[in-house]
Formats: sequence, C-alpha cells, structure tokens
Amino acid sequence: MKDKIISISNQFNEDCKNAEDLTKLEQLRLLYMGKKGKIAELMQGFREVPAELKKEVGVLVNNLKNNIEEKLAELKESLNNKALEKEIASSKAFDITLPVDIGVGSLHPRSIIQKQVIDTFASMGFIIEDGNEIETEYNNFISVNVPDTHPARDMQDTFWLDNGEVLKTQTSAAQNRILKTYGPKCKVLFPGRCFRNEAIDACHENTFFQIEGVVVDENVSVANLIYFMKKMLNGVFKKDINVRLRPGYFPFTEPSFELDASCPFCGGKGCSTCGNSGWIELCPCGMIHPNVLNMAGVDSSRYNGFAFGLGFDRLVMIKSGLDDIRHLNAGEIKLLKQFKTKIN
Ligand code: FA5
Repeated sequence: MKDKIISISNQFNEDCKNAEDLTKLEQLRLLYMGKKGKIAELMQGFREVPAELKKEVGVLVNNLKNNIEEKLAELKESLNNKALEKEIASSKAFDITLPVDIGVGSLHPRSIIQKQVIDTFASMGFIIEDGNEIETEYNNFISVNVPDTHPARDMQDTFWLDNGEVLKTQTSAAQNRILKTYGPKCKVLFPGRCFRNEAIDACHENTFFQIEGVVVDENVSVANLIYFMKKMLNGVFKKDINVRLRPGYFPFTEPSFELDASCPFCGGKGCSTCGNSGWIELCPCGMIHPNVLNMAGVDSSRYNGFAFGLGFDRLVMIKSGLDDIRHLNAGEIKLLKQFKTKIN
C-alpha cells in the first residue's frame, strides 16, 4: 500500500506537467480526485490494510490527498491568471498606443486644506488623532460639561441612535478620551466629521467637518491660544493674519471666545468675502473648563489648557471661494476641479 501511495504521488507530479490548459486540468482532477479516481480507489484498498498499519497508512493517504488538492488549486489559479493575461494582451481596449484622456482627478478642497492645517500643527509638535463618528452620550455631552438637563444640549440638534448613542455632533466628543490618553501635558489636534439634525442652507450641512485642538500643560494662557491660531492661519493662507477674540459661550470652556481672523483677501479693509467688515468669524475656542479636565483625570488645580473647534468647512469655503457649503458634499467633480489651483 505504501508503495502504491508513492507511485501515485510520483505519477501525479508527472501528469501535472501536461496540464497545460483548464480542460486538461479538469481531466487530471477527475483522474485523481473523481468518484472513480485514484484516490477513491486507494481509499477502498484501505480496508485491507492490517489494523496495526492503519494509522500510519491513513496519514500517508490523507497527506497525498491534501497535496493533490493543493497542487490542483495552484495550477487552476496559475492557468486562470495566464488566461486573463492573454485576454488583456489581445484586447483592443488595452492598446497602449492609443491616445487617452487619463482624466486625472484632484484632491477634494477639504483634503488639501486639512493637510495644510495638520502639517502646520504637526510642525509645532501636535499629535494628530482621530475621533469616532458614533459616540456615547457621555463623550459627546456629559464629559464636556453638558449634563442631561443642560440647556446647551439644545444648541446642537442631535441624531440619537436607538441604543442611546449619538452621531457625533462635535469633535469635542473626543476630548475626554484624548485627555485620558495623553494628558495632563499634551498638544493634540483631532479633525473629524460631525453630524447635526439641522435644516440645510448655504452655511449649514447635516454632515460637516470640524478640527479640534487641545493644549494642556501648566500655565497655559490665552496668549498661547492666539499664537497657535495665528500660526495655523499662516500655514493655510501663507501670510500673517491678525486675529481678535470676542466673548462667547460654551459649557466646556471658561472663558469662551469666538475667534475672528482679519480678512485674508482684503487685509482687513473690507470686501465681499468679509461682508465689508474686514473680519471673518472663524473658530469658537476658550480655556478648558476645570470640570472637563477633572472628568478626564487631569488635576485642574495644577494644569490648565485651551481648546478650539474650528468649523473646518467654513475655512475651506473662505479659502476656495465657495459660497455654498452644499457644494462640498455634492461630489460635483467639475466644480471641485476648478478650485484646485485656488487652494494650493
Ligand atoms: C462646537 O461645536 C464646539 N464644540 C466648538 C468648541 C470646541 C468650542 C472647543 C470651544 C472649545 P459650534 O456648535 O459653534 O461649537 O460649532 C463650531 C463650528 O462648527 C461653527 O463655528 C461652524 O463653523 C461649524 N458648524 C456648526 N454647525 C455646523 C453645520 N450644521 N454645518 C456646517 N458647519 C457647522
């Protein structure tokens, strides 16, 4: 029986050399693996093997069967690949001498400007992090000082999921996790897609992007916040841009501000982009509320920090000159392409 196994194995290896196409391969398969094939025959003969040899011979038969199956599968894949290559080579669609319009795409304005923002912050030592799109109620609200009954919940129309979680309404939802991971001394930037159940217009989408930054350390000041925001604007607009702070309100920052940038197009003189005011509303921000630090395990008596939540689509619109946020989600390739040169 052992001799027979070796002989079948040798014969199979020889026969493989003749399996030049899929038809011959199928014949080979039937010859060895078919109902009346050599392996089936071997199995029948197995009954006559003496009991003391059954274990050893059984292993040999199984190995042979497995080897044949593997080899047949390999041959099949290689013959299929060859057939495909042949088809491609003979196909007119792949005539490489024909002139083609390759229609190279371009990056979405968001992707281009996001890279500029990220590169600027990364060059200042910020860690770049991700957030989830589905968040717990705790992360999205409670951990940033917005408990159940807090009126600030009404500021953001929320998509609630059946399981009590939410589609993240703000990148601030990642603050708690990030502070727990990197705090108490950290500089982290986390861009992300946000969702709000809002009526859509030229300035509001139900799906939009924010870029959030947090800096926590000892003795962090508003001056530090202004410095980093100016650096970011310089990285995006490639020139120095002035900023100003107006009072704002957010439960997770105290004091809270709205940061305006002097209009990068008219230098503050007044133009159509800034509505002749010379300023563009850019980014809510503030000093992180002690409750937020404490909930993330950061000792607020020793450490403090700032956070900002850049309405990123707004920045993209300002830089690309798009006057309607809906274009950013519409996938209009022709329209997006024309902004390629404006935003580099
Ligand atoms: C927030 O979301 C705060 N989490 C920002 C923040 C972070 C403040 C850290 C302080 C510290 P607000 O709801 O204002 O704040 O949204 C921030 C920005 O996101 C807005 O200024 C706006 O530019 C953008 N934004 C908000 N809702 C929409 C929307 N529906 N469509 C497009 N952009 C939006």
